[in-house]
Amino acid sequence: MITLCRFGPAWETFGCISQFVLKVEAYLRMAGIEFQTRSLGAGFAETAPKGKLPYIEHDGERIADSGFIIDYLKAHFGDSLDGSLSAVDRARGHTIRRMIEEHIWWVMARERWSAPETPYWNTPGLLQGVDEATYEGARDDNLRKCLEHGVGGFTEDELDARGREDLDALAALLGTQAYLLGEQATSVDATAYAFLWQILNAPYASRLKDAASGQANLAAYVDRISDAYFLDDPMSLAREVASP
Ligand SMILES: N[C@@H](CCC(=O)N[C@@H](CS)C(=O)NCC(=O)O)C(=O)O
Repeated sequence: MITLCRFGPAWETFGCISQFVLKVEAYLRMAGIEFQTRSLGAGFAETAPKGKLPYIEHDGERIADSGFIIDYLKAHFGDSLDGSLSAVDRARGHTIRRMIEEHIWWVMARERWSAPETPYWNTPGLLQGVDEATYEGARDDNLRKCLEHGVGGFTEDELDARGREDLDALAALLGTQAYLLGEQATSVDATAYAFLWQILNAPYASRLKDAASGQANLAAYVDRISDAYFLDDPMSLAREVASP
């Protein structure tokens, strides 16, 4: 049995606030691989092999990084989602995934850490119970990382424009198809779904959310995947196991 290690449920409807955790969960659900979850909360770094979440446990091994996890799952359970993709579709999926994970992620990070609603303040399983100085330290650290990346120096309008460009590109690539590479779900849909679901369900005012909500095909895509794969135990509460 695969154990998906995550921060834990938060913000009322999120199984985890990490887009990468939801990506792996979406992949497991789409590929029909059984799994359980373990919520590690703020202590995650004690066991996370690469200092980040998600990681999975399987057959006594720990595998970290959502990309390496999916490679591992394909090697052990077969590649039912991507196995018959052409080289060009594989490249298309790779390019879309990188844009989402290496650019949209940063736009989201900047929004989340600077939102006036302070969504990360008192987040269950993460910053709940910390004092104000600890919260401010975490916020400053993350906003510094955004500055180092580049998105931290953007004006609000520049940030909005950068997010919109990516969402427009995704909407154009999806068009009228059911999934990003055609009529069947592939692994790039696990990434796109995870990020778009979290953008559309953000519990704070977000210009990225406004932009995504304005793209009817992206909103319908998220609903389609939620209905196909997440109706049962959407936050994976019934799958949760305690730490050993
Ligand atoms: N490349 C990694 C990225 C994982 C990642 O950035 N995880 C974030 C949460 S979304 C994390 O663990 N952050 C905690 C930290 O950096 O301290 C993957 O694909 O799994």
